[in-house]
Amino acid sequence: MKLYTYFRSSASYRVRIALAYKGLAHESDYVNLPKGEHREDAFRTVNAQGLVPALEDGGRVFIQSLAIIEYLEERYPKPPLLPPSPADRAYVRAVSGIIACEMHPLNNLRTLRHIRRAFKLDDEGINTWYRHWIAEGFAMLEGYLARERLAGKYCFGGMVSMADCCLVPQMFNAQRYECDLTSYPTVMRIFDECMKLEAFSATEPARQPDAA
Ligand SMILES: N[C@@H](CCC(=O)N[C@@H](CS)C(=O)NCC(=O)O)C(=O)O
Repeated sequence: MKLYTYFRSSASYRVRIALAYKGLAHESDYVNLPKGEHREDAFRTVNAQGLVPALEDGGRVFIQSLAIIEYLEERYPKPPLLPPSPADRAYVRAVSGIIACEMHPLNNLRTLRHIRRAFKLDDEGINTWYRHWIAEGFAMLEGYLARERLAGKYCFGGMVSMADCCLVPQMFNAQRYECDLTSYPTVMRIFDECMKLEAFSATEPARQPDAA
């Protein structure tokens, strides 16, 4: 297996966690986003979308982090990252979706570059935008976790799930942009619990070879 990844990419980090949690050996191909390597032809032949992550396995290339994690789950089911019951799986997918579909796209590199150019924003303007969507997203998430009452040590009770693979990288993004996180105690507590696990800590951005 080969993972196309960038150390700061939170979507890549989701997949790094899933691979590590499932104990799946793989090689890494580092795609430098600030240098624009994801837009070059060499990478577009791997992922025509020009985004990381992408995962090669069995002669096929898989894109979109949640689809990749679901693929890994079906192909390599043990240990699981989705609970057994359909209702609980829907909950885990919903938590994952709040992060991957509602929060992440608004603060993605190309989004930030576009609004900086189109609306002539400076760093302060970008930070205000970024922190707004982190605050809104984490407030939604905190509210959903409180309403469903399914969270325990992790997003779904005592079981590590795809939802945790999404929550932790998003928290790294939020910390990088110095967001105020005091209003999200459950999200913060789950983050702290996850970071005690090797699958989350060994795959964190600063510990990746391309972070050097
Ligand atoms: N929905 C996609 C998002 C992929 C994505 O946007 N990746 C980012 C890094 S986290 C990227 O490649 N950004 C490059 C850019 O925005 O130009 C997924 O979950 O894989």
